[in-house]
Amino acid sequence: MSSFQKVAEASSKFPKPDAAFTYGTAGVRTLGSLLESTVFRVGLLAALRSKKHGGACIGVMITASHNKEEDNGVKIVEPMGEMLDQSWESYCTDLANAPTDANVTQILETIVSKENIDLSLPATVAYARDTRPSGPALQAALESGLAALEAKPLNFGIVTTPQLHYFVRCINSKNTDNPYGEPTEDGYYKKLAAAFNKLIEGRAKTDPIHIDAANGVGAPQVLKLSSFIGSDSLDIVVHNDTINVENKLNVECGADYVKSNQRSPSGVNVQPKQRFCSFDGDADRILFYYVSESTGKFNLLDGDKIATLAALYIKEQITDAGLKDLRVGVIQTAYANGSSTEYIQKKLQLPVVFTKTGVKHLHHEAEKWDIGVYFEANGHGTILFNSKARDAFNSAQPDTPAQDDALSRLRALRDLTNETVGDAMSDMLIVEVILRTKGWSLEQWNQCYTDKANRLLKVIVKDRTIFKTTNAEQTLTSPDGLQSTIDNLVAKYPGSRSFVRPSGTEDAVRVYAEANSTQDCDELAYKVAGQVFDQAGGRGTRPPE
Ligand code: G16
Repeated sequence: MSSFQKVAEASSKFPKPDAAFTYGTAGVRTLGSLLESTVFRVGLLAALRSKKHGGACIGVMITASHNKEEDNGVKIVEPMGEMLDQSWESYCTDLANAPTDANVTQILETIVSKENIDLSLPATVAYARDTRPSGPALQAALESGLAALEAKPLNFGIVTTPQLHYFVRCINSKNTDNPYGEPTEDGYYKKLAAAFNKLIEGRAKTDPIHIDAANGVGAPQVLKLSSFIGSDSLDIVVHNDTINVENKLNVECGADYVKSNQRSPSGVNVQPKQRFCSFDGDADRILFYYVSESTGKFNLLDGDKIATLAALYIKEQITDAGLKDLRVGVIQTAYANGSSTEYIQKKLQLPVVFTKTGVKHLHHEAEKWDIGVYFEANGHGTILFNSKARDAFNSAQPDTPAQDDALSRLRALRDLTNETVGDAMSDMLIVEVILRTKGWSLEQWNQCYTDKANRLLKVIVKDRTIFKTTNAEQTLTSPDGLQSTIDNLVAKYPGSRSFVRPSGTEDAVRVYAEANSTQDCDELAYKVAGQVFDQAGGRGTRPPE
């Protein structure tokens, strides 16, 4: 009899629907109503992953982040809080697509033998979900998967994605030389609040920070964080905080909406001099914005601006601390605004490395540096400090009181950073610290460099899997001929660039364009989008030109 008899029985309660699943940019994402079998099977895979890691705690997050409310998704978190090792993604895809219960157990047996997994080892899986209505049913499916392999379940309830990543790392690092913190919500808030309050000591309090929480889980969580920080230190005003009403999540609000539309979200009235930011649906992204007092123009400070601000601050601190030999690198994707890359390379004199879209790609590249700053333009990112950097912060002998202060700031900065993944709450506080230290308004921060005009569009096509890319996703190799059409269009606009890639989280193809003027940029973006629509089976309304 198969060692997975119990699994086969449990699996029969979660029949696979007539749909195809892929482990994409951030796990499997599609309509929540289609996902029960997949989430059940992810429970099985997470249990095996835990055994593979000798019983270490593995995380599972049920969320579709920035996607529409009826979507949901699931992703696996490694013991130190990183995204699932890419070599296991195909196991997840295979399991999710297995047509029968017998196929599910066969695939499990193949994984066990290929990965040499000792099934007698214990397994622990920590999990959480966002506020989506499909969440409870998916959580129940996950729990059935865990029970079928007798994995110990640790339910963290409704929390942000980065909080779950943080808890997993805390659990696994508890009895090590480098414990990450207390694996509880209060532990998370206490750690961030203490680091923040240390870093702003002696700095004048700023005006309130207004947060558009995308009607998602970030709303209640940031209020809890705020109570730990204290209103003497920071005033937080939360907007778009309706989490118990359907059809509100990410609707005309949140970081993805603001970035794509380059305008304020609904539900807020941004006044000149006010400081605003937007989270996305699971609070792993953040963007800042303000309205100019003189012109009334909306100004967006995206992930690139956050990356440059963080890199500037880190460079200053390590110089002040006398730690100039630490290697600092900045990681970006093709969506990074050309002006930001130029600023980092020429002004900050720091190296930039490009990866494919997806935090999982940026994170691995950032691990190669002593201090790796990674941000996607959409506001998703964090800072990583390796053991050399940590040791230097903890044990370098300062020659002067100024060096001592800089070292203590660097230690606090590390505590303020959620190194496991991009975290809107942690990133918001990092930005706040830097702005206060420099005495900058959002407008002054924005003046570091001027963004090239840019536009991000979505085109819906019959089958986005026909889109294949190379060159860090900046060049299409399929459909045939489309890349040369794009090249010809780009050639007409001086200083421009444009690329097209299939989304790994939504059923859409993304079109990005950048140019010297807004008019050129929009013309180029809509022309490219029109060609994608015409040449690759567009659905719905053709993008206007
Ligand atoms: C996820 C990923 C991000 C990625 C975004 C869009 O964000 O974590 O790294 O930039 O999807 O990816 P794509 O263009 O492939 O759809 P989130 O905030 O939705 O988890």
